Amino acid sequence: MLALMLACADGRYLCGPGTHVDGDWCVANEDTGGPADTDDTDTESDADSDSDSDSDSDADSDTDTDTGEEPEPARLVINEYMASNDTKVYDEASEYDDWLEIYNAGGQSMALDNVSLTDDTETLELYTFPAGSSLGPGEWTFVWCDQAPDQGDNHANFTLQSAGDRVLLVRDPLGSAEVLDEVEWTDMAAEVAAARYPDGGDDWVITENVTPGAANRE
Ligand SMILES: [Ca+2]
Ligand SMILES: [Ca+2]
Ligand SMILES: [Ca+2]
Ligand SMILES: [Ca+2]
Repeated sequence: MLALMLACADGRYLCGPGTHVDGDWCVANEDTGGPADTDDTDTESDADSDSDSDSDSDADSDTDTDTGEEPEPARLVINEYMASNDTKVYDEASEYDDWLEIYNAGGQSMALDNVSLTDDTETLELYTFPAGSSLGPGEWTFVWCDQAPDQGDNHANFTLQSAGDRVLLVRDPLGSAEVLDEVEWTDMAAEVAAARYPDGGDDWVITENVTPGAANRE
């Protein structure tokens, strides 16, 4: 099977224990502060970078970094999704379910505490990420869209309709409700993912090389 060749290359999947991709176990990301970590407390202080104690005057701002440039802020996007999956990826319950992936295309980490996913504009907080989770720059995470939140923290209470659906990624869903990203589709084929390629970019591909929690492929 072609599928068996795909997952064993270099994937470091940020996913729940027991998750399989094309027949291989996914590998939990243990050392880069992925969304499973619960102690990222620095997300609010990233903006002010003056906490280091060099004695430069305030006049030359930001000259104490290597490049003199502030990293660009976090930018979360819906990066990949599968709306019809009967053979590609299965979860801890051995179920082939819909899923979607989030990617931080920006330069700074972002707390996911108050970030939600939904397919219902009337209920923006349908799925909220686990308390204390965050996503670093260049990192991925993904959520099963299987209407089975009892199966774990990364299981959302909605599914993706291949005939047509719309998903919003929202910050502060019960407050300012800032839409960070939005995807909408109709007539999505089965056993393929829609994926931004390259990651975080504006262009989408339809691909058999599904990569939940890892770099997108054509
Ligand atoms: Ca579906
Ligand atoms: Ca499931
Ligand atoms: Ca739906
Ligand atoms: Ca991916």
